[in-house]
Amino acid sequence: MISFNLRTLALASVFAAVAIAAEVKVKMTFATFFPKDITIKVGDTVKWTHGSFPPHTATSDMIGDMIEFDSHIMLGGDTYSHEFKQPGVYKYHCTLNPITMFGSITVVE
Ligand SMILES: [Cu+2]
Repeated sequence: MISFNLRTLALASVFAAVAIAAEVKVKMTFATFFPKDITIKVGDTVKWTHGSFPPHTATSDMIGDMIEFDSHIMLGGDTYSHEFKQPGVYKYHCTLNPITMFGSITVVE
């Protein structure tokens, strides 16, 4: 984690003197992501925290034949983090509850 943060800061200082990467938290509740839709900046990390039950995943929708991230199954107390390096809108869902449990990460410059 320390080396990751130092690398992020080093890159940020090269490309934008005032940019500091942030960690943005999203909670997994009983049946939702909260907040459901968030906006972050390039280089920020989203950290999902699973509060209790049932099992969930945070899995990005397909972009072509690729996915940006996949937490795999998380249980209460688990966390999962992903750094977003490219701007765009990343829709995602829980593979166990895909119809009702979804959200989006909008990444801006
Ligand atoms: Cu779920």
